Amino acid sequence: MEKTFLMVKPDGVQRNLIGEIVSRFEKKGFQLIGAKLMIIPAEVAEKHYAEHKERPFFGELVDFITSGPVFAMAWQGESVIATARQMMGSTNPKDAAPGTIRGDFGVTVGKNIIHGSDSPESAERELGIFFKEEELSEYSKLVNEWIY
Ligand code: RTP
Ligand code: MG
Repeated sequence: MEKTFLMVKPDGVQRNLIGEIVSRFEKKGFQLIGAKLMIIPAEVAEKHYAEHKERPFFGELVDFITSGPVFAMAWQGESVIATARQMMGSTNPKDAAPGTIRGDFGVTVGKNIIHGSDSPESAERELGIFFKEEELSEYSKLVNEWIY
């Protein structure tokens, strides 16, 4: 089953949106297989956002993502990577459709509530940055028989 890395960013944690966000993915039918509240060390943030190293906003991005606790999550399900991105909405909340997380709760691109892996390669890379193998739980859920 496909896995992805999702993270409630510091603004989402401060705004008490952890429960709302977890609830959306649970209700959709995805399965939470790992989670932790943590303050990201700067060198981990730089590694996570390495693809944006040359962008003018890189410094701000790292400062923001390390500015307070994030809620890091591993989720599992069929096509969970692409579907989670749809549920998050466009990067800039001003373009994000109502009904998406960024469309419903965000206002500006710098504080857009949630991160989600954008491809199978980044999902594997980011899960590896944030979770040890033993922190991810393989377990069966009866409800999955009504989803698949
Ligand atoms: P994320 O990686 O956080 O899930 O967001 P994303 O894939 O939708 O967007 P990405 O292009 O990877 O950008 C990463 C984060 O950088 C911030 N950003 N700021 N100031 C700007 O113009 C700007 N552009 C992007 C956003 O917070 C975005 O989520
Ligand atoms: Mg991205």
